[in-house]
Amino acid sequence: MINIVLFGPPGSGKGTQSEKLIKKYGLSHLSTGDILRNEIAEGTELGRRAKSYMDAGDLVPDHEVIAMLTRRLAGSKDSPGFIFDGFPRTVEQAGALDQELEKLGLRVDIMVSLEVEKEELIKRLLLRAKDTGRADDTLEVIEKRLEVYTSQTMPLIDFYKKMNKYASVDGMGSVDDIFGRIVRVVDDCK
Ligand code: B4P
Repeated sequence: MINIVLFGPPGSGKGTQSEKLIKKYGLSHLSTGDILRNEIAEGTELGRRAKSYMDAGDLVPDHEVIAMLTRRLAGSKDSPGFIFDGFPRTVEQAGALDQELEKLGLRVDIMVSLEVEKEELIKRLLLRAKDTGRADDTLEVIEKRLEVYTSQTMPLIDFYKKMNKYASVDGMGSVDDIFGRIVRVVDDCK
């Protein structure tokens, strides 16, 4: 059993690397971005409330995301471990994650932080915009998401450093090379 927080700015490869980690370790994937986009696609109340925040590049309020994550965790009790992709994004979310995991007798084992240069992040997301047409992949919204990452999400690095769970990984280069770096870090902590 291993529980991994996959961390990094928008476009750092969290979703991309999660897919490969799931295949290798058989973990359950909890991507708050994917769950929220599904809620929007299905036209749920939560989706309607989340859409304006996501379209503007803001974070969806903590209480909404924490409640959503808690429901998913409770429904996957028998999982061999989790990849938390895009969650937590605030210190409040990180505290809530610890509390919820503790109720299940679990904990975060490692926080893998993907480090990517800003120009590369913007390049990747603008390329994705062409492929998928995601509403939040416009230059203006990308810049906003990067600001939000710096002000609200980066403080989590200290949160996990204090618990000796922080591992920095170079997120520049090919998807496979980056995956190899992540696997080394994960295997070391098992
Ligand atoms: P997310 O869905 O988490 O989106 P993201 O940060 O853009 O990262 P993603 O995982 O999709 O992209 P990746 O880097 O893999 O969040 C979207 C929004 O949802 C947030 O802005 C917020 O509003 C809301 N939200 C989500 N979670 C929340 C929370 N916990 N609290 C509050 N709000 C929340 O990939 C990007 C692109 O790069 C892809 O096209 C990929 O193919 C490419 N790529 C990846 N690796 C590459 C490489 N090595 N080389 C070249 N290209 C690469």
